[in-house]
Amino acid sequence: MDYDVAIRGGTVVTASDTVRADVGIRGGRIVAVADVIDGARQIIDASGLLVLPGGIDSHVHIAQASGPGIVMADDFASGTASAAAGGNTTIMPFAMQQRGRGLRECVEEYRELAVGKCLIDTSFHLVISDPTPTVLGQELPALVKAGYTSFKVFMTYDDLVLNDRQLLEVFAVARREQALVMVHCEGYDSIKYLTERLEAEGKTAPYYHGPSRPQIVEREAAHRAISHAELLDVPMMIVHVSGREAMEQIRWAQQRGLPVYAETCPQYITLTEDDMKGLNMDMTGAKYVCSPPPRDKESQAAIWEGLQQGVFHTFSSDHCPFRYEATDGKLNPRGRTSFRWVPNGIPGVETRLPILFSEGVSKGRISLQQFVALSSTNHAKMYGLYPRKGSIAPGFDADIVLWDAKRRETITQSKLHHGSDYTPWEGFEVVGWPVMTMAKGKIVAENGKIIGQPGDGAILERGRSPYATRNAQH
Ligand code: DUC
Ligand code: ZN
Ligand code: ZN
Repeated sequence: MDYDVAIRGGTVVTASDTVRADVGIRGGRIVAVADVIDGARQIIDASGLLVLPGGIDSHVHIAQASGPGIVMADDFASGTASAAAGGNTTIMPFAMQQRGRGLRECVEEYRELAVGKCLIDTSFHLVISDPTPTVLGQELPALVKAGYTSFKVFMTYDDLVLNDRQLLEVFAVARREQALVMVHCEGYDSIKYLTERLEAEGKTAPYYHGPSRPQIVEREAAHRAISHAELLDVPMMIVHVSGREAMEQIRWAQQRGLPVYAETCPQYITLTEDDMKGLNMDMTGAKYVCSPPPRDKESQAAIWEGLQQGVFHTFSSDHCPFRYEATDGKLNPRGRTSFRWVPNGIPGVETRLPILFSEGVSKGRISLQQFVALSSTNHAKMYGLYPRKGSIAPGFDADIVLWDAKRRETITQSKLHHGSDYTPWEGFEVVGWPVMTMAKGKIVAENGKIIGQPGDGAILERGRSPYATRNAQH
């Protein structure tokens, strides 16, 4: 027996090709892609199915401290199970520095929550919220060298916002250490001003989350971040872009040759601000509250434009799961009623791939190659996991999803495995569904059933992102 597993009869799709081929796996890695593969202990029949690189979701939040009285709905076991059921084989959550604390201690504490719990491979970004001289001069450089090669900074939120001076200092460290800096672009002062004004007018329903942070606020912050990055000559990734305004800033930067990269998410191609109205402006609108907020149909069209034209490199879920009907969730946030207190985030790690495939490939908006690039390959390349993850070729981890391109499904909470008690896509119909997820040669999920065990997934260190180097070839 030459192989542990042979996947036979399927159509292998990568970011560059679609070919009819079998895949041979040994020791958790792909060792052959060929017309016919014989001699395996386990044969998996993939006829009629697409054989895709497992999804890599480079933007999720799991078991993250979310402030007093608020608890995230997924721990690493449920979050990775949900990811696996949705066709993913790697996720990248954020190890967040809490203000007033050292970065290293926060990372160690967070890592402990994940060890032995993950069903699929997991690798952490950092969040820098308190860029003290010790953090910037010692802790961050040491952590980058240890394999935490990307970090996020925020331009809003009381407990996370960095001012312009701090952003510049952090960007300078990213440049020096060749780490990739990810930026949450929404302007703090404008949001605070608008929020207070709306509340004074009695406009406190979840719907007003949208008007409290309109596109202009995101566009201004995107432009400011781009300017800072240009000033210091450092590459940058702008995460969770929601609409035309910010997208056009990014395209403008890219057309000027700046190394500005961008991510978008399922909520920005499928939801609108009207979803936050709920039933007659009630609290059910809180189920859709995330930041930046979903916009309008025209913004959705702009995001598709960006996806088609390559303005966006990655399509992530920004899975940030809270419960709705719970004292620690969205319905009654901290016992208060204003939208200001509703935890920002929606669950989506399990539905990201079906939504992109259905709205993108099945509806003819993007090619299979674009789908694979946006959902897997570009994430691996962007964050230093390539050529171990993100494609189907000899030498890559055997991280594979078998995909039924014809299967019709209706997304509904009872089919999902996340810790939230709802999905924002309840009743949403898709064409295309993951039928089997294999991580490092082992089946972890099949037809909605979780087969993997906590501990099957490793915590990965990463190499430097080739995108973090100015003028790098990638
Ligand atoms: N930013 C995120 O990346 N996720 C959830 C909320 C937020 O502000
Ligand atoms: Zn963010
Ligand atoms: Zn996020």
